[in-house]
Amino acid sequence: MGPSSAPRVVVLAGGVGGSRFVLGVRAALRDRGLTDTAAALTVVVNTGDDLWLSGVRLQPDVDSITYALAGVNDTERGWGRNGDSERVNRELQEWGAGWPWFTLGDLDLGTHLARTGWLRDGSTPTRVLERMSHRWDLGARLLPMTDAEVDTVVTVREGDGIRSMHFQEWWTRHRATLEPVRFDNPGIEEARPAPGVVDAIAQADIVLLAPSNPVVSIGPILSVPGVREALRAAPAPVVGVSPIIGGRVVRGMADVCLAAIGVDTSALAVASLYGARAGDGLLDAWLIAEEDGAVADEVAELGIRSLVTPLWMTDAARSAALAESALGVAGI
Ligand code: FO1
Repeated sequence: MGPSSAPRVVVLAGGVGGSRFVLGVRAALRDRGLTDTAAALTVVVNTGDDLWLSGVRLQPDVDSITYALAGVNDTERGWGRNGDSERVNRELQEWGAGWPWFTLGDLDLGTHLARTGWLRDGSTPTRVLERMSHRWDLGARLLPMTDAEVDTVVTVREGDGIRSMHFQEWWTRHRATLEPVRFDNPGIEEARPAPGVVDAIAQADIVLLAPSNPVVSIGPILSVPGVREALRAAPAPVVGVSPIIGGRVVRGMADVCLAAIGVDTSALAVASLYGARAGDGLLDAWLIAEEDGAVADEVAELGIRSLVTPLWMTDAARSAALAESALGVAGI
């Protein structure tokens, strides 16, 4: 980064935790007097949560981040549009279409219809997202992790056997109560990073792993062939933010996901899952909550610089302060 040029920040992110963190990064950049934050901030978004439902393509994490940056998100529920209504959803249910446990808001459906139309016209998810981003002043460039459809499938234990279902069925219908055995993204081996992803990582001054679910949000992004390699080769520091505070997950059901892959719900275990770039992993630095400060030395022993700092993103100022600490690792 030259003395007068804007920093180039790349964030790998999932839905709710990801959006709060991205809002914090945008605020931290604005606090530096940067007006064109869209030129500085690229967000690579998980698309493993995506699904086809009632004939439309949903991209829950993409939409959560878009709506949050636009300031039109439902902050109470954590997904969908603020002040949305559900007339079409009730009608779909009368028809027996879709899933009775999965609500499609009217305004949200407008997004899905527009996206599906453009996809059916031959556009790629990357171009659709770029087009959608023009509606609001998001102050960030959003990229899907890949243009391939690699929706997450959860295999659960059932009686003496196993059964597979779409991630959204496991997450919203069963609230992650069915014991997961595996998470897969069929087709991901042949997927490529979306255009712009690898270049953004290669040209970044810092790459941040948001405090999103390490298994079903960050995990799919890292599983796209080429992303892990790009992170390992990046000239910039790769800095992760722990999604664990005080030995517990902050939101969602990440503990169930971590247990399924044999990882403890601790800041140390998640750091170890990502691994040190000094070894064969990804992280140069790991931000740990004050409540987990006791593991800082063990994180350092993994070869990852640890930084103990407040991680609660309970309001915009705290999210910005957290992002500030993360950017500070790269001297930005
Ligand atoms: N989450 C729910 O708990 N119930 C829903 O009915 C629901 C609908 C929904 C519709 C569109 C959308 O983009 C997201 C939606 N979510 C819903 C959130 C979503 O299931 C998950 O929280 C994320 O995919 C996990 O990051």
